[in-house]
Amino acid sequence: MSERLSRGGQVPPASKVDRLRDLLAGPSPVRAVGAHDGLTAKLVEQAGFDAVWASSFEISASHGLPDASLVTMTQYLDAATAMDEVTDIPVIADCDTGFGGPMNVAYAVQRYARIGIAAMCIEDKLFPKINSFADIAQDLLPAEDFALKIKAAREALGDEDMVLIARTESLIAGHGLEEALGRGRLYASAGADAVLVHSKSRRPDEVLEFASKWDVDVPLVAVPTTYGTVSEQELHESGFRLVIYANQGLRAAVRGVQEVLRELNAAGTARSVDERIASMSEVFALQGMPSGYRTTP
Ligand code: SPV
Ligand code: MG
Repeated sequence: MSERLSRGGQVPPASKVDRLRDLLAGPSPVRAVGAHDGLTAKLVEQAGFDAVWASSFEISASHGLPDASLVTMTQYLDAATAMDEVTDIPVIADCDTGFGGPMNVAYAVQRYARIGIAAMCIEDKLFPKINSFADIAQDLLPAEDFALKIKAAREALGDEDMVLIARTESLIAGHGLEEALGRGRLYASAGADAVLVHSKSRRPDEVLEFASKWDVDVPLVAVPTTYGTVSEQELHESGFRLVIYANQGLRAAVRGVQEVLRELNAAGTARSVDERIASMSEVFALQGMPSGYRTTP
């Protein structure tokens, strides 16, 4: 009998964290896409992806701010809540360095778990962190100190379930493959459910080599932003179970809005851009406006 079978014989729907765990254990690559609010999370879901990546880069950019630990934990939590409430797919919260030390991580993970966020990802850079692609030297926290954050998160969760993703920035910081592997192994032994190895290489070689040497039964996560020629299938065959397209939606929106506003500015009529923008009706549908109230513009 299914573990989830309730007394009345009804199977309650699986929680989002259960679904994410099932997906990670399944036969296909799990595909997440970056978002920063309810609307963009809905677009990710509508496009057929498996999960939403509540990206620190996107959320910071949506505030008009750099991705540099300026946005607070509660702002990130509010954004993740908005995404979670209007979608049925799991939300993976990008929580930077965990907002401070182990106590901050423990507090954050409980707040995120309380609203049902399926997964949290924290990275081993020093707080305050700066986006991995910023043209600046990156400093890492000592590996043992970061492992304490993972342990603190796991302990703080207690019986509550959440997928904990530990992200190593060793390759980003230029420390090489052995350091990245050592950190990944340590974080897995500290209680991480998955290890994200980030890279800013233009080629996938270093993450593929990492995967070929990965000897721990903990799934790997890739963010193919700069090494975008690799296919998700190739990543999957090399051992990556979760592929995150971290920011393509936001970058598409920036380009699209810029182009339309440029045209509007030049033409001086609203009509000039009508063919290139979503109708009000389409947006009403995304908002969940009852169909009787929808209009045609
Ligand atoms: C994000 O989307 O915020 C990420 C991925 O952390 S990256 O921008 O590549 O650091
Ligand atoms: Mg981030």
